[in-house]
Amino acid sequence: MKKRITLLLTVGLLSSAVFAQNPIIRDQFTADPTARVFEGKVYVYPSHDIPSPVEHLKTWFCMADYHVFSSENLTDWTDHGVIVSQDNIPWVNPEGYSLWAPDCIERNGKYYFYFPAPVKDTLVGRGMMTGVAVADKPYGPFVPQPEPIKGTYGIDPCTLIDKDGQAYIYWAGFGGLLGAKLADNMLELASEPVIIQELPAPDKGMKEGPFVFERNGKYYFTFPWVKNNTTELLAYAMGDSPLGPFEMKGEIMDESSTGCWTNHHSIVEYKGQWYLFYHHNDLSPKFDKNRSIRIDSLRFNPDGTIQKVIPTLRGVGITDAYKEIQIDRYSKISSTGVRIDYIDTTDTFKGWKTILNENSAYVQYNSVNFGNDKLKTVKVNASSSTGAKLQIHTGGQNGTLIAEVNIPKNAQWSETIYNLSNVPTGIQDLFIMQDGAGAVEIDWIRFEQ
Ligand code: FUB
Repeated sequence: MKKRITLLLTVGLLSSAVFAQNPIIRDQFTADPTARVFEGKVYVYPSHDIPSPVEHLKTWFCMADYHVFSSENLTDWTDHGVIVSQDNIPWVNPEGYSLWAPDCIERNGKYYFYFPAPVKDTLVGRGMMTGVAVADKPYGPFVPQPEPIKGTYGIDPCTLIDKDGQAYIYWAGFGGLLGAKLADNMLELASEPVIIQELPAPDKGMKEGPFVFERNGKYYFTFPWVKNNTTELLAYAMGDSPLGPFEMKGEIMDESSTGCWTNHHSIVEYKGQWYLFYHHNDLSPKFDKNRSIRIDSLRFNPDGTIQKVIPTLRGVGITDAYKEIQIDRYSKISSTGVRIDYIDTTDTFKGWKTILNENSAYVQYNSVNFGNDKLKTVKVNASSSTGAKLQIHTGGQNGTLIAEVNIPKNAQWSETIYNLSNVPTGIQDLFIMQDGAGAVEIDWIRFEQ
């Protein structure tokens, strides 16, 4: 029975939609996201953190399988289900629970999924090697190769196919971050691995998770780095060829402000915009080995260097006005009188709420699509122990007032509908402000016809 379930999952029959800003997946933990553009969509291949069923990993990373997610608008994500599981990889310890950061690349119509895993009869550490699973579609079914790639002891594989067709693989191994050529069959190394020399030395802090990409003839060697003996920041070097030499350039993202020890990322261009995919422990504030993936926009300077990315909750993508708008994933908030909290601290997967408790406290949520003038009411799911008034504007703080909302005194969540005094069109930045005294908790707002 177990085998049959695995088969169904690997052929991608189980797809479900999940909707979110940051973090982008809200029904399971996800980490180490590698994003790739295949068939006109973004596919994200993350690790799949789970609370450990085995005693020795209760306070460590624990993963038994991989899912893949896809999206055309970076807002609505489809979960294609399990693509590879520790139960169906011939060389992997089926009790290892250590399927760490993966990557996937397309070559000649085949999709090659690279993943680090513990070789049978070992756990983590020296026993991790890189395996490959091959598919005809980005979402599988993936067939794992019988053996790992020889010479790839370590973790966090990442791949690059250069403009001349030569493929490369990079990983974190003994002595530092390594790179090597891949053979044309994508299943074995075609050169001796080399340690990328120009990066900070091992005694200057741990490095892992290399992600290499090319833009305008420059090669970017990016990696998480424990630079300041705290948590991982994201750093990068640049060079003129895939294996270097590289020159250290700086940092892409600072250390976590809340102490999530790892970060792990990928960088991808989609429809003319570059994005940073990374992770944080949004859904598991007390245990940073259960992580959740995020996206923010990334920009380059004219000389090709990368502008630092400030993590946001709003993330990227356009939110349809007729869907539940989770304003707790804000673009901007007032400096006082606003707080974001879990709806239920015992079940973080229920998400967050926005608490306003001061006159003029506000939340701004950017890029909401109203379409063309059909949405004439707003529904607010809120609770208030005092009763409270809200003003809703489009166009930000000094924009157009579109609704004045009287939230009734009601300690329970309740949905109330209000007419709009101005009917917005197109893409607007929403501004929601408390008007007067009292306190109100808002789960979501939605515009309706
Ligand atoms: O997910 C397990 C490990 O944590 C990854 O392989 C590292 O890059 C770090 O994110």
